[in-house]
Formats: sequence, C-alpha cells, structure tokens
Amino acid sequence: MNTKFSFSAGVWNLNRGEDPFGPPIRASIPFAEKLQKLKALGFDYVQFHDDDAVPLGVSPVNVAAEAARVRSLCEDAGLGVEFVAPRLWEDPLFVDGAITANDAAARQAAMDRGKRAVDIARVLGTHRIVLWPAREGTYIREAKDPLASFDRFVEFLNCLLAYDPDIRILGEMKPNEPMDLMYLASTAHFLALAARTAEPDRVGTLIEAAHSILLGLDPSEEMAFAIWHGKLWGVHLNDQDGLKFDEDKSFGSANLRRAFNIVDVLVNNDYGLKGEVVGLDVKAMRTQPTDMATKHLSNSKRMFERLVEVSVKLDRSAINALRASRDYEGLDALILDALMGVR
Ligand code: GLO
Ligand code: MG
Repeated sequence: MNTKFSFSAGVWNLNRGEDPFGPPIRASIPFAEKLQKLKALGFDYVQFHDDDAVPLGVSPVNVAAEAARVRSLCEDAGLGVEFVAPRLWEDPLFVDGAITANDAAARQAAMDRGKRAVDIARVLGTHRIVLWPAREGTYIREAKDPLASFDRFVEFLNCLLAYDPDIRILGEMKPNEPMDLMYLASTAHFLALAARTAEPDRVGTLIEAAHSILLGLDPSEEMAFAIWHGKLWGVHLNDQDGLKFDEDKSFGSANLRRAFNIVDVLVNNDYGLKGEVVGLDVKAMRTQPTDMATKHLSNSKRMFERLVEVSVKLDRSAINALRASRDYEGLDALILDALMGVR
C-alpha cells in the first residue's frame, strides 16, 4: 500500500478559458509564473507539450539551449518535469493525422517532431514521452486503411524507441474528440499494439479518467488492467459527466465514488513507488475569474488526498467478510458511509 504521492499538472491546465465557441476570457499567465503557481499549490512536477517547452520557431541548433533554459526555470521553481508530449495535432500538415496520415510527407514530419520532443525531454531530465494520438483516426471510416494505420503506429513507435534507448513511451488513449472514430480507442488496444513493437517493455500507458469514461468504461478497471501488465506509468485524473465532450472536470466533481475507486486501486497496488506521478488534467470552469482560476487544481489534489485517507481507513477485514458472505448490499453501504465520513 502506498500513501505518499507526487503530483503534476500541465502548463495547459492554467489556461485562459478559451473553448470551441468562445475566445479566451482570462489574462494569460507568464510561463515562469505558472511554474511558481504550481509549486505554491503543492505540485512536484510539471508536464509539457514539446512546443510548450521549446516553441517551434526556435531553430534546430538552439533547441537544446532553449530546453536547458526551461529546465533551469523549472529547477528554480522547485519542479521536476514529468513528461514531454509531442503535439501532433495542431500543425495544418497533420490535418489528416500525423502517424496515420495518408500523406507520407506528414508521416515523416510526425517522426521528426517526435524526435524533437525526445531531444527536448532528454534536456529537461525526463525519459517519459506521452503520446496522445489526437488525430489518428477518421471522420469517416472509408478515409484510411485500418491495417496500414496499425502498421504506421508500430513504425512510429519503433522509430522513437530506436532514436533514444532510454525513453519510454506512454500512450494516452481516447475514443473520440477531435476525431469521430479513433484508432486504438482504449488502453487495451494500445497495449496489444505495444506488444508488436521492437521493445514492448518500453511502451506503456498513461490513463486519463475522462477518456475511460468516454469509452463507457470504469477508469479504475482500466488502470487496474494496466497495473496488472506493469504498464501504468502515468495517470491524468479528472472527471466527466457522462458521454459528452471531454470535460476535464475537477477530480471527483461528477462522481465521487468513481474517483474513490481510482484512488483505491492506486493506493492498494503501490502506484508511485517506482516514480509514477499523479497527474491532474483538469480545466478551470470558463466562468472562473483570473485570480480564482487555480481552484480546479487545488480542489482536485485535495480530493485525491482525502480519498487516500478514506482508502487507508477502510476496514479491510469487514470488506473481506462482506465479500465472503456475498453481502454486496452491506458492502455498498460500507463504501457510501465511508465516502460520507460516517464510518
Ligand atoms: C486531451 C488530452 C490532452 C493530453 C495532453 C498531453 O484530451 O487529455 O490534454 O493529456 O495533450 O498529451
Ligand atoms: Mg490528458
């Protein structure tokens, strides 16, 4: 059982409130100030997209120096870097996907971009590369050859694995948005594909709770399955109210019991003991004024910590007895009482 956790968030989790229907409504926070805010909120690590750390305009010869500057900023703020994620969805060249694009030039650009992210990660002091394959799917199924797309995934992963012997790649799978129909919608799909790469031991997963919920799955079970494979190397905790757009609500905000089950699986299976971090991929409500737009992070972290306490305090022998006698109604009441603080 592990009860001591490190926390992280992305620089994108302190944003200006823009959404597909409206522009930013909060002041932008300078980079160094974001780091200070995360530290002040009790975070230990920060997460970056490649171009959050080193903008694309920086010429290739200066990438390492710029990454080193960012690393010192993080160190000055007292933060480590948890991971770097190549942003393979924004460039117009990646309009049809990056890894699975039908255009070979786009696929080559994706590999180059992936290698650039690895270069940046190396300087920032992390070996974790997170792959959220945002546009690796289709709007209509006829658009791409699915088997060729799976091959292209393997080719992309092998290319990065060969490029740096120390990195590990964490697939962050999501079933939809921005694409209608994704390839490899779930963690299990990605782990099955990982087994076909040149080095399966270096390919694992980061599971985002909201993505599991969008799949109609329970995140704690997806996480348990990845742990069982020894491949839960990161999490993005948040919440999601049903099958809608990806809401990135504060952890526990929509379904406290579901959040509890996530925490309980992590606590009881030693998540964190090999350096895994509790990442929070949460968005402030758009209505939140600038000076109060960090509560989504502090609330989520506090909720996680309180649920760790609930998990630790649970009477495990009572649970075992209820399981043995198949009294799941009794077990249901025990869990609800614990969540309400009455047991
Ligand atoms: C979007 C994803 C996104 C990723 C981030 C890191 O749905 O959750 O926020 O976590 O880009 O790859
Ligand atoms: Mg995420």
